Amino acid sequence: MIPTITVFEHSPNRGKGLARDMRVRWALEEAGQPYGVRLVSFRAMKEPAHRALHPFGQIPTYEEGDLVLFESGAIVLHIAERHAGLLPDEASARARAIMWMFAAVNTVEPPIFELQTAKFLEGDKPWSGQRLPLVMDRIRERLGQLSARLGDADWLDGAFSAGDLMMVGVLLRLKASGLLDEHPNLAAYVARGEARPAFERAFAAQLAVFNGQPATG
Ligand code: GTB
Repeated sequence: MIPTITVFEHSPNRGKGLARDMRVRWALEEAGQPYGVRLVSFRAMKEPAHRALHPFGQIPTYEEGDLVLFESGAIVLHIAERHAGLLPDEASARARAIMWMFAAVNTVEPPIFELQTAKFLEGDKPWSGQRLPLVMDRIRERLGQLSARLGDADWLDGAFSAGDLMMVGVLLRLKASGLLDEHPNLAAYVARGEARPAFERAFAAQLAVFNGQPATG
């Protein structure tokens, strides 16, 4: 059965691959699973029909027959569990790959998300100038820890896994900030992820939506 995902009709990041459907697209491409795309406007996202799929009125969602999922991490895990190549077969290695997925969204992403909030939603507040450096420091702390763990390895735990997919997906949002370049091994890690053919196909597909081309995956 071909799953359908929802994505921004008008992506605020102008096709730069920063919205969270990119992780799902990338996982589907790694899995070799064709998928359909439904474009959703900001208004439609808040209406009952979409809220029935996603209680928080966001993208991405994933529909596969009777199954409806939201949360990009849960969707990627679902895909990874049903296709070869994104999770190791050996039980302990598999558990560690899933651990890295959680680390990406639960430990590394929160301060990165805070940076977007501080810049774009709170940038005009009188206290913004004091808050921004604090947020940057929290990101630096996490990047330093992650960089130390990655060392000179290609991926976080042996072969590329859904853990790397989620971590690279999270770190991508830092590219414009320059913070990644403070850790050449992390910048190279993200570049390795972006160089994967499945990433390239996913990126092209989301860019095609921004450019008004057919939204197929
Ligand atoms: N935890 C959820 C998940 O991982 O799926 C979070 C989903 C989420 O935040 N979705 C965002 C959304 O639907 C899109 S990705 N926002 C609309 C809303 O909440 O009303 C977040 C995002 C938005 C914009 C940019 N950008 O412009 O660069 C990047 C990422």
